[in-house]
Parts: sequence; structure tokens; C-alpha cells
Amino acid sequence: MSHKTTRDQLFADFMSGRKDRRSFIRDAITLGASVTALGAFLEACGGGPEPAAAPPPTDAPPAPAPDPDDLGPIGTELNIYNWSDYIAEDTVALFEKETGIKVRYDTYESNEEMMAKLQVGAGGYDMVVPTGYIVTVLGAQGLLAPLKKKYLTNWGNVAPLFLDPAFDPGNEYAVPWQWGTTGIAYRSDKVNPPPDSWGIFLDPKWRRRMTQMDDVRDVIGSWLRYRGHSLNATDPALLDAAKADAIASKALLKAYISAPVKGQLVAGDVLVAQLWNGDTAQAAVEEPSIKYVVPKEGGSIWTDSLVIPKTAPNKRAAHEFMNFILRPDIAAGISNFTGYGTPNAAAMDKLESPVPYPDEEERKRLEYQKDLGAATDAWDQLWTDIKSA
Ligand code: N2P
Repeated sequence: MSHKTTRDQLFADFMSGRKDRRSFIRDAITLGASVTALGAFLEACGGGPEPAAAPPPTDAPPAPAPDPDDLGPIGTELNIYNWSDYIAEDTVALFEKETGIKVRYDTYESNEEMMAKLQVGAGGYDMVVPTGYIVTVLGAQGLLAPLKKKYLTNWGNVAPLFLDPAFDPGNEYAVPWQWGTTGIAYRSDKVNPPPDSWGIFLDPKWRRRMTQMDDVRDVIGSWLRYRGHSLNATDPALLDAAKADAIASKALLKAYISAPVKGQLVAGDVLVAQLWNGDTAQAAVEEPSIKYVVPKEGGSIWTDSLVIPKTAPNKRAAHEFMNFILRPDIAAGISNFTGYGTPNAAAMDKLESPVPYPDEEERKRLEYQKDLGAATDAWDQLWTDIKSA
């Protein structure tokens, strides 16, 4: 049967009521009708078949199939889930004003907290901000929507160092947001000599005035580096040694706490804290004696990225936000507030105190966190053991 005959039959069946609306739409799309044309036709029919309605024209060429890269209209809402203290105070307001999109903005304190929500499909988020190795995990679990690059007209501003990262080949899912390092924040007015080793977290002199982050990768990673190993190690013997160090240190720590430790550093309740460089810079704005060091044994370097969950209800608006923050002025505003490095090359000369890209020498001491694959469970168990010790 020719396409035309099939189509005539389909319309005839629908108009006579032999075919219901749902299967009519499905079959018409299979035959190449465009969604717009179908919508107009159905509207003209008044929502259902009417025996008296005129038959639709049948000699028009079949409409092209809907474009899979077309995300439709921009929408009116956007739900963002980001780390705390990780955006400028005016970024969201500027975006809302320019686009008319209303943003709901929630925050989290660790990749694990964010992933737990995403994996059970909670929150209704359109955009989350995982660290590199987590992009790999979420992508492999089929939880991310691929980027539609045609909406990212400002993509050219991304510095070459952040293109095609190992954690997301071809930037299939991720738009780089900020990059930074994990080291030690300390009160230089009280801690002398300044710390230069992860071993400070084993020094009883600072009992109950020290914290490490509430983060499985950063805590175990620091103890691995302390003993001269990769922070991506999976060898059970190395992990056991890291566990022993972590448990010895735990007896001296005030808490496992991440970004919210800033207030305690400023107040002087905490004098030494494992922390990221940017959050340390934020605390130093309030209390200039707060300084930052990457220990001699080395620490982690990471890039966090914007990604869109597969279940996101507002994917087009999410792309609009991505393109917005790829603008140099907006990107510079974000890094000026967060104290982290920008992956936006065009924003570099707009920064108040730009974090320079790490040079060769620094990169030797810094290591990217990688997906641990099958060893993830062992690490998680270790973390549970440490926390309950
Ligand atoms: C937000 C810092 C997040 C960096 N305060 C973690 N990669």
C-alpha cells in the first residue's frame, strides 16, 4: 500500500470514529506527520472525530520527522541543585530578569548527597553540578541527558584545557563550571609553623580544633596521599592503612564537615580544616589570617560541571542557563564570588584575583579523582567503618 493510501485510510478511520485519538496520533507520526501540523488538525476537529468534519488535505508532502535536537520553547521554570556557596549572589537574579524564567535553587554539601537524590528520582531537578568522576558514574548509569550544543552558542569561551575531558569524552554531558583543589585551610595567626602535611590531622596539639571534610573521597584520599599513594588507590592493603590513619585522626577531630566549616574558622573554633581552595578564599574575605596550602604529599584537583538529569522537566531552560554562565561577564562574576578557578578563558581578564591554571610543577602534586569502578563499594564500606569507629 502506498503512503498516501495508508494515510487516507488512517484519516478515514479517525474521522469515522473507528480509530481513537491516541492511536491516530501515534500512527500519523509514524507516517511522517509533523507534531505542529497534527496539533493544528486536531484543534480544528475540536478534540475528537466528528462525522461532518471536512477530510484533511491528502496531497501535501509528508512532513519531516520531529528534530531530536529541538527541545521546544524555552519554558518558564528551572530547578537547580548545586553545592552551597558556589555561585555569585546575583547570578540567578540576573538570569531570571533576562529570561523571565523562574529559578528554584537548592544546595547540597557532597556529591553523595546529590547522587542519592538523583538516583531515586527525587527533587525534580533540571541541573546538578557533579565533580568529574561523578559525571562518569551518572553517565554510565544512564541518568544524564546529552547536551544539545546548538543551544550553547557561547561554548567557544571554554578554555582548551577543559574541552574533551577524560571524565566526559567529547563533552557529551558536561559544561565546565568551576575547578579547584583540596588542601588545608588554617588560621595563620594561631597555627605556627604553618601545616605542610596531611599529618597535621594526627597532631594532638590541635585536638578538637581540627576538621576534615564530610566526604568519602577527600578523607580517604588524603590518607592515601599521606602514605605516598594515589588517591584513587583500590588495593585493599593500602585502603586498610588509610583506614587506620583516618581512625587515629578521628579521635582528634572536632567533626567531619565540609563547606559549613568556614564560619568556625572565622570564629576561631576551628584552626585547621581540610577544605577546598575557593571556600578557603571565601572565609579569608572575612578573616584575612585564614590561609590555604596543598600539603607536600599532594591533594586533589577537580572540575565540577553542569549536567542535566535525564528526567529533567525543563531541559531547554537548563541549556539557556548553561549558555548564560558561559558568558565572560557572568562567569567572571561567579568566580569573583566563589574564589574558584574559571574554565572560561574569556572571563580570565575580568577577574578580581584570578586563580591561575596550575603549572606543570603544581600539577605533579595534584591528582584528579577518578571513578573507582568496582572498588566503590569497598571505599563506601571503609567510610562507614571510619564514621562509626
Ligand atoms: C562548593 C565547593 C564545591 C567544590 N562550596 C567541590 N568539588
